[in-house]
Amino acid sequence: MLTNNKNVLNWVDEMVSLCKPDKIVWIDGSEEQLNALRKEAVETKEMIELNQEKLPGCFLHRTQPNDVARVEGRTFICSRDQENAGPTNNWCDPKEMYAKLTPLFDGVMKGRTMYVIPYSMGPIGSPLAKVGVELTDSIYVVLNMDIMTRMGKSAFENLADDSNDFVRGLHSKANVDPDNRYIVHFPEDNTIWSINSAYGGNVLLGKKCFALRIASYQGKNEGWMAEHMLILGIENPQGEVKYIAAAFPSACGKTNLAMLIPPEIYKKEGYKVWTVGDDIAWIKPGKDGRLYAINPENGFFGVAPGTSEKSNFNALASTRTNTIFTNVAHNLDDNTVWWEGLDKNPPTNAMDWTGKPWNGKESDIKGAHPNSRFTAPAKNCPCISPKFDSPEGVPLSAIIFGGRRAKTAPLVYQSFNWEHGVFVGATMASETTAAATGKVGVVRRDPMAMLPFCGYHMGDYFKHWLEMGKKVGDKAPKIFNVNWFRTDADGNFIWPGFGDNMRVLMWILSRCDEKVDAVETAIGYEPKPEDINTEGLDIDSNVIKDLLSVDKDLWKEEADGIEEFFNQFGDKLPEEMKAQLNGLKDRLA
Ligand code: OXD
Ligand code: MN
Repeated sequence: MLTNNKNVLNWVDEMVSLCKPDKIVWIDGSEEQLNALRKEAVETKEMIELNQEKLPGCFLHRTQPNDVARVEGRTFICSRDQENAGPTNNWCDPKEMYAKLTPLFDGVMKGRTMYVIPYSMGPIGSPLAKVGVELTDSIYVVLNMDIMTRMGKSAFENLADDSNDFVRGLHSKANVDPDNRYIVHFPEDNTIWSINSAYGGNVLLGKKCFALRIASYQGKNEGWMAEHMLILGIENPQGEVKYIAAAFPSACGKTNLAMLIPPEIYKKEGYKVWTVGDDIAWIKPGKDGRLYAINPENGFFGVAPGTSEKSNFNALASTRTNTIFTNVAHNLDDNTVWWEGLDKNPPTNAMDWTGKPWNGKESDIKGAHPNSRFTAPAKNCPCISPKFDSPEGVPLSAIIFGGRRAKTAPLVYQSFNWEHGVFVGATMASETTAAATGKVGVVRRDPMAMLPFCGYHMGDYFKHWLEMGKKVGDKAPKIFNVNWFRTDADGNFIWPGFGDNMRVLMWILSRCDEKVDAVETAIGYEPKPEDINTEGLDIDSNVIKDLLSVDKDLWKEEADGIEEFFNQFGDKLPEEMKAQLNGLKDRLA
């Protein structure tokens, strides 16, 4: 036992009586203990040890083919009052849900070991950090939590002996039965129960379950924010660093933006980009009244396919040591890994992600699952921010929202003010690509990219955003919207994206410093085309003009779509959001 905290000890006892494991192992986080677990996982074939010369400390894991992604349909927010879960979450009465899940957990760890994992979300000792304890019967979970969180005995340093402020996470892979798979949050009990999955997003309970769903609820009650945002810093040649947080729905390139490599024009002047986080930000007012952000995580749980030296050099570099790969292809020639988009040279003597023999040159099935992942330590990232472990976090100059829009949203625009910025975030949307649904161009609204991750009523969530803005007043970060995905008449992307997105970030920072004028439009402030630096790009100012155009007819449709979306929030939709919608309509008329 690694703590004297009675609340922890009593709860572990209770869960042990329920799950009835043969053995209980407290995870202290020592290399010795972790090495023994790695060895055991290799012996039982739960993991494959990869080529230790080419990929030191790296392992491969395969999940069941029925268990390869988050399952939103089986994810629940069990607040006592249904109203508090809101219309966008699955809800069940907590008593009913405990009654349903208790028999599933009863005796589920017979013949197995229960691992007790203490972990900290956020740097240990940070006033923004929080403690969790996850109980699991999966070594894979322990080893992933080691990468993704500050795990082990030291996590308890942040928890006073009489404190009850820790998140109780119970996980069992059970039989990985999809029909009895549940990812359940009890926000009022600080509790998460997850059963019958062994896939990352469902079982690494520190990530989406705690750091977004439970933490968003805690943040509302405690005056801070848990957001689905990357955090990056841009250092100018004078050595000053400005920080930006950005929210995008899944599959919009968050990890790429977080780790972008500046284009030559900025590099040669001495600009640098620093990654603080690629997925989650916890944000709180600091002593100077500005909003400060930490990345509560300690690693990257990134999508492997498409990650290459060209698309994201820094992410790939992060995966070369001490990384766990899940559901990628296994190159048997040199015992390494491969995925679609890594390079143009698929292995011919390989296993696909399901463990079947696979010849990448001849097969038309994919070697890696499209949602295959790497779990890589943040410290491996060549551009990890020197402030990564900073207990106070980093002050935010700007917040960016974005999505995938073929025509509607321009390359970038700035909100008129915080309240309008909340409206811009609340109405964020992406259009589906053919690969996702077979249907192109269906607009999916995903407020602040939090739709699957907000642990309470989204109407109240908008209200919380408005209140946070009032709290910080004129020290609030400026709010922007970006769209890297405008297409031409033939459906080709117009903007080059990737590292060149820095050109847009530079305009954003100039706006924050009030160094550049803007054009007022119906939807917000836009750059003058000449203020987007295109030096070294094969793009003329007409193309930029095009990228910045606002089609009023499309926006009228957009306003109707927003109204319909807002209707579901009923009385909980803040008056300010209604006023913003009316303001938009008036400006478009
Ligand atoms: C993720 C997601 O895995 O947002 O980060 O789906
Ligand atoms: Mn995410």
